[in-house]
Formats: sequence, structure tokens, C-alpha cells
Amino acid sequence: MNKIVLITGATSGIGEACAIKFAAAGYNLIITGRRSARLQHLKTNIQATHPVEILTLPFDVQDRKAVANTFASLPPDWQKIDLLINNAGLAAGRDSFENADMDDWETMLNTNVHGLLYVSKAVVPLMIAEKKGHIINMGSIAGKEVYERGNVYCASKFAVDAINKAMRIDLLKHNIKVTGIHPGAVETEFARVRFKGNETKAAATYTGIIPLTAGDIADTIFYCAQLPDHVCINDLVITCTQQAGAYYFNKNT
Ligand code: NDP
Ligand code: 8X3
Repeated sequence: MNKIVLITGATSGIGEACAIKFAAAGYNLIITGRRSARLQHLKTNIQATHPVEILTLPFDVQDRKAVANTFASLPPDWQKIDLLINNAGLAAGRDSFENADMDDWETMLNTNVHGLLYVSKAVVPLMIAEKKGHIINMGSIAGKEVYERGNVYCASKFAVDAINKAMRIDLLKHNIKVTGIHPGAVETEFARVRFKGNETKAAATYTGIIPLTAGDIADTIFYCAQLPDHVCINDLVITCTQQAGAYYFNKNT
């Protein structure tokens, strides 16, 4: 029987690349995100080349009731989730503390922290019932080092780092692996979202470097997921070769 992977935030970037990678390896997919047309499009594209089952679940991870209702009515055939990739997330704005927008702060905390918790709380009982599972949490280099004007985005990813460690400890007795992935700059829709559609600012994020691609992160996640049952990568920081930490870049001039 095919394994099942649940990927949050599969409508673009890292989540979409993970969907393609895991489908190519024969996993059945549960793909989620708010943009249901994109989920449907991804499902059609993947199934054109890979004979896997795909369930699309459009919901906003910030909406606790929507998350709970979605998983309460999960079809029985989809309840044996082998792998949860908690990937949905975003940065909103890049402003100094005194100028930052409180709505942006709430959006980041509600999505990156609360959303991850809501989905995990819904899925963990299903893994406990199976006496096994693997949860991969998408952190960031921003969850390892605070940088200027990163304030609450960094705080949200520091929280993910702490939750990742806490889950690994508490779920140990249930034979559930927990892995944190912490990328540096990855070229996706992330910067466009952060700078609210300002293409100039978004492009500047990657000027002078060859950034990581969503595929690089999907390959890394897949590596962690396919290790033997007795092996668990706890925590993994990954940057492009021209980046060393949140602050240090070797940019082409
Ligand atoms: P993208 O913007 O390309 O993808 C973000 C995904 O998250 C989309 O599928 C989006 O779906 C989903 N998402 C955002 N908000 C919500 C929400 N409220 N409810 C449900 N889904 C949501 O960015 P990335 O692929 O780069 O980002 C994926 C993860 O990787 C994030 O957690 C990000 O913080 C992290 N990361 C990214 C890095 C980078 O440099 N790109 C580096 C380090 C970490 P939709 O809009 O359809 O809801
Ligand atoms: C995204 C990486 O450094 O742009 O999490 O915050 S960074």
C-alpha cells in the first residue's frame, strides 16, 4: 500500500515541490492551502504523470474550527498518515519594530505558529493510533538567528524551533519522529508575499546569489523521510553556498 503524506501549503514553493517529489516516489498525497484552484491544478498535473491518489483539502490554517472540521471528516482511507509536512507559512512585511504593522504580526503568528499547532493536534492522534509517524516542521534560519527588521517573523520561527523540540520529546513514547528543517534564502513566492507584491523588493532578496530552490528543499525533506525507521534527523539547517547564517552573504558584485 502506498504511504500517505500530508503537505500543508502545497499551492506554491516548497510545498508544491514536495508534492511533486513524493508523488514521483509513489506516495499518495493530501495537499492543502487556501487557493483551491491551485490545489486542483496541481492534482491534475501530478496525476497526468504519476499514478497516485491525491486528496485536496482547501482551508486556512489560521482557522482553528476549519482545521478541526476538516480532519474530523477525513475519509477513512486517508487517515493512516505516515508523514505530515507542516510547511504552510509566510513572512508579512520587513519593518523595524516601531513601524511594523500589528496585523502583519498577528498573521505571522496565527499562520506559522497557531496553524502548525492546529494541524498537528488534528493529525497526531491518527499517528498515535498507528503507533508510528513522522512530522517535519518547516522552520527557518530566521528561527535560529534574529536579524534586523525580522522581529516577529523570527519570533514565529523560533517558536517553531521550540515546538519542534517539544514535540520530539513528548511524542517519543508514541514512536513518532519529529524533524525540523531550517532553510536560508529559497526562491519561491515567499519574498513576493513578504513585500506584498512589490516585485523590486522581492527580487532584491536574491540579487547576487544563487539561492536555494524549492526543489532543493523538497529533496532534503525527502531524504529525511526515506531514512530507515530507526533513524531520525532532528534538526537540519540548509543554506545556499553563498549564505552563511542569517546575516552573511557572499554576493556577486
Ligand atoms: P510560498 O509563498 O511559495 O508558499 C507558502 C505556502 O504556504 C503556500 O502554499 C500558501 O498557500 C501557504 N499558506 C500561507 N498562509 C496560509 C494559510 N493561512 N493557510 C493555509 N496555507 C497557507 O513560500 P515558501 O514555499 O518559501 O514557504 C513555505 C515555508 O517555508 C514557510 O513556512 C516559510 O516560512 C518557510 N521558509 C521559506 C524560506 C524562503 O526563503 N522561501 C526560507 C525558510 C523557511 P495559500 O496562499 O494557497 O494558502
Ligand atoms: C525565510 C528566510 O532569512 O528570509 O525564512 O527570513 S529569511
